[in-house]
Amino acid sequence: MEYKLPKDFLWGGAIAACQAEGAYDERGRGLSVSDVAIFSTAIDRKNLEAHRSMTTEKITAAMNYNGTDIYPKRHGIDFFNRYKEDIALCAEMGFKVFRFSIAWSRVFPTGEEAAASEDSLEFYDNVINEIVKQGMQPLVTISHFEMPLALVNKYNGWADRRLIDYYIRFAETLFVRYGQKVKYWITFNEINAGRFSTFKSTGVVEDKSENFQQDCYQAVHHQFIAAALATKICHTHNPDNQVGCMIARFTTYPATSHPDDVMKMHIDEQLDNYFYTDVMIKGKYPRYMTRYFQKENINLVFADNDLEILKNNTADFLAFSYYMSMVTAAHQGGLEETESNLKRSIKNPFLESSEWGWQIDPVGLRYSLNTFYDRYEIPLFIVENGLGAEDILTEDNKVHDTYRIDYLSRHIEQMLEAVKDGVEILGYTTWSSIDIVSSGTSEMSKRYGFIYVDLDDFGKGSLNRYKKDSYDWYKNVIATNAAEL
Ligand code: P53
Repeated sequence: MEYKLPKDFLWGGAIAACQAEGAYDERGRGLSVSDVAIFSTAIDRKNLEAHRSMTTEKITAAMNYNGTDIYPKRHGIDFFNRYKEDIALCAEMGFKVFRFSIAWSRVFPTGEEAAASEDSLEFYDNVINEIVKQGMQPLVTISHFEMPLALVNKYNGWADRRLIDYYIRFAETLFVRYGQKVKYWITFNEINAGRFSTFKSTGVVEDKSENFQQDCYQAVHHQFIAAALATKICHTHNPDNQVGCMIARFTTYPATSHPDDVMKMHIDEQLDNYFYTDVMIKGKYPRYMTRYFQKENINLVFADNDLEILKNNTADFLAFSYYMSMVTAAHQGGLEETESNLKRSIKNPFLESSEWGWQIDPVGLRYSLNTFYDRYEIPLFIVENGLGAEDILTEDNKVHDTYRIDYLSRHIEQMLEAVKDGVEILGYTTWSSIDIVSSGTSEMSKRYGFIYVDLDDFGKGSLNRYKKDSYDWYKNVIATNAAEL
């Protein structure tokens, strides 16, 4: 017997509200952490270090700035007004699933309101109805780097335990309203992102913390509890619903076969990846973290029944993003490095990199799927995979993105290998379905979509949508259930 890709495999694409919607101040929406992410030619676009850190000063400056030009996530690609057209374009590709997120600060502008904004809920009614009407399943990320900025300013984000209540208020509002139409949910986008880019993930600001590292881990602990409680509540509203956890998969290799490098790889894998999935899927803190917390002098505060909450409410599936692999070494001196979004990595001589230094590694996807499945034996969902590149729109409005087709087909090929290996995979959503503002650098010119959006880094352009070559290619992949790649 051979394991095969199921007929009802969930092919699709993904976006996030904070990178797509725009309309940041329309109909009472509150500011979110993504609205203060600057794009400036003064910042080296490809050096993520410059984009990562957030200070009270930068937040204040952003709050005093009313425009959208240097804060591109404020304008996004105007999905807020064009969602019908965008969803239709995705449906035309044959998408079975459409992944998107719901802007927390649209529903609860400061996070603390007693009641949700009915107006905003109606907007998401429309989005979800449109997705369903066009024959797709909605896959909702509850929190995708877009928490209300007011919660940052008042509480230093997730460092404060009260954030759990505010998140639950938000999440339960969504389950009540959409729980019969949305089957698949993700509690937090890349919950491990906080390890490298704390602000967008947890809202913790370094200069507001007495002990930053402690606050970062405490924040993640609060997110774990929030995710577990949300999972429980979602099931009470609809037992058929599936609630997943999600991480960015930082697949890591040792620089050499030196045992010290292999051990370093093992520890990196634990700290960057498995800590998060172990807590959310095994339902308990892994023992290796005890040593780490001790070494780092981190003392987490647990409430009385926290451990019980984690134990009783584990994730139904494991979702992850996969873009690249990394290399680590016990002694890094003298080794050439490359940028890789959140985490710098040693250069892998066997791999090519994207224009942004992300090391392209299709086999790493098969390896990641296998290692995950070996460890947890629950269904996996690849919810992001794609290539950020500078596309060129030709005079006849075409984009010949053969490099993207190449990237995606090689990854899908390896995913199919993993299926044959026996790994259970629910679906595959590319990042992104349509060009949107980059999360890491707030650029528009780092494009991932099958659909080109005519907009530049400073928000200039017609916003017209054009199908790229990859559009027809992916349509055929879905139509043939990847028999043709
Ligand atoms: P941009 C870390 C590693 C890989 C992907 O990123 C990551 C992260 C955390 O930022 O983020 C995801 O736009 C994220 C998306 C994002 C996408 O990767 O910086 O979930 O919001 O757009 C690509 O090139």
